[in-house]
Amino acid sequence: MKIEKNNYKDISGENLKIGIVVSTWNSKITNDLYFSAKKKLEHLNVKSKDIYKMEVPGSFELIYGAKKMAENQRLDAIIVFGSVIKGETPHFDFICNAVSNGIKDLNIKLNIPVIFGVLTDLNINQAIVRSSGDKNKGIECAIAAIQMANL
Ligand code: DLZ
Repeated sequence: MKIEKNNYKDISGENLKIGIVVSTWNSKITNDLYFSAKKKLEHLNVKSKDIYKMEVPGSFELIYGAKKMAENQRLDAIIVFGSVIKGETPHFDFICNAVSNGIKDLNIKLNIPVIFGVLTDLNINQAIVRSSGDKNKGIECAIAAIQMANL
């Protein structure tokens, strides 16, 4: 059986302002996520001037970056992009847990949605697959941001 993903229809980003926080750790991956999301947002009628980008050093800093963006800009949704790749130490688990919990907490605290675009992969090849082509998480996050901003 084919697993059905987000079956969205008829959504528009007209008049929305979207913030995107991008971690520069594994920047080849996170830039691909960012540019795919930007392209999809524009395709769904978000104006280029209404897409705000902020860079932070690593995925751990996405939480503070998103919080700052929410405080400083009038936005309808924020997307965070990071890429955590498993290494030889438990660092992977600490960062993944911290960032997913931190973003969850922001969703409870803030009045705008924060969309979770952090890839947590076992190796670089998995990260490449999920940041390009059909399985691109950047596109998925752009759609989710518009859906959530319009709730
Ligand atoms: C330290 C670290 C490590 C080991 N791995 C990653 C990673 O795979 N992906 C990522 O986005 N960030 C990593 N970092 C950096 C942390 O997220 C953070 O920037 C530093 O611990 C400084 O707070």
